[in-house]
Amino acid sequence: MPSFIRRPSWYLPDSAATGEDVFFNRRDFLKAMGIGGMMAGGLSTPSFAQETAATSGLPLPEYARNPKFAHVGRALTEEYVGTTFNNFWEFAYTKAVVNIVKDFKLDPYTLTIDGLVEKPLTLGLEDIEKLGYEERVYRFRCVEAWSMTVPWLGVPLAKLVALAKPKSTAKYVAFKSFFDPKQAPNQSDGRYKWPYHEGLRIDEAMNELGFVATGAYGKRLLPQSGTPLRIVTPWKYGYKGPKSVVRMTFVDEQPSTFWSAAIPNEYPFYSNVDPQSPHPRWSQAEEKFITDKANVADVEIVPTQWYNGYEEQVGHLYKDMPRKLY
Ligand SMILES: Nc1nc2c(c(=O)[nH]1)N[C@H]1C(S)=C(S)[C@@H](COP(=O)(O)O)O[C@H]1N2
Ligand SMILES: [Mo]
Repeated sequence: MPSFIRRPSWYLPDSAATGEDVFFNRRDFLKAMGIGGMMAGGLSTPSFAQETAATSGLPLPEYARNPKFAHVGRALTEEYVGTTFNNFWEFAYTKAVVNIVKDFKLDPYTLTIDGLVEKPLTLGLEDIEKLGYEERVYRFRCVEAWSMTVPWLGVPLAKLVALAKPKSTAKYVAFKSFFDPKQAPNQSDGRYKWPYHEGLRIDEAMNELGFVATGAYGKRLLPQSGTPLRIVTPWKYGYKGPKSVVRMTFVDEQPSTFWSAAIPNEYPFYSNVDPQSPHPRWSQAEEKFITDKANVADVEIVPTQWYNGYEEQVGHLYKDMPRKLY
């Protein structure tokens, strides 16, 4: 079967500029999704299939859903939505990434772990996955005020940190995404400080929620989802989870992050989901929860939850910090 992408009818047009810096109100949002009068005819869910050579056929390890992270009290987002409505700015400054990114691969792939560690490491995917592969269903909240529910596959980040053996002087971990302007056209345009980079405090990285995803929806990560490995921190806005990560460096000072470097007053280092701390240009009190955009009834406006619903797991990490840093 040839590899092709069928654009669902709600697909955002390229003209619908939507970066982290543009907020759409409910009417525009529904319009951008192609939801409105035209849906009245009752479109069925498009059957979405995408083939990828991004990880050279490495078989998926066996896994089970971790019962502790099996339910989040709301529906899963349909796979075709999670894999066609994406932010991957190395490839496109809009959500319409999937066609541009379809041949992207990091193969052979290695993750370098260095900095303040006992011994620097270079790991392949198999080395990481054998630390314990599992499925976790997490809420996902983008700072643009939309959300999804995603079944990730991967390894707890705490296990990778333990393997790295950080020295006691290490206070943060910095993540770097790939840099390859030949594959990623926007990395040549000088607009941002590529490669994409992020960071966490060590105790955040060791929290039980931190996750290293190499798959989602029962298969390896597709190119648009950050092949072959991304970081997932569900209590933070989505941009705190870098895609296609190739380096993890332990450091003693708070590292620079991609969005803080671009617009410091809008994207602070911590960026924990907080309904009461508005983005300077829009409210975070509510979010558009996306399940299946082919179905009007499934785009719901729901209240945003403190720490995206994960206060129990992570609240203690921030109890002595002023709220505006969240
Ligand atoms: N390397 C890289 N990682 C990234 C981004 C990006 O543009 N480049 N976008 C971030 C943002 S803003 C979000 S919301 C999520 C989007 O993940 P998704 O496309 O799988 O929903 O990836 C994050 N990680
Ligand atoms: Mo985002």
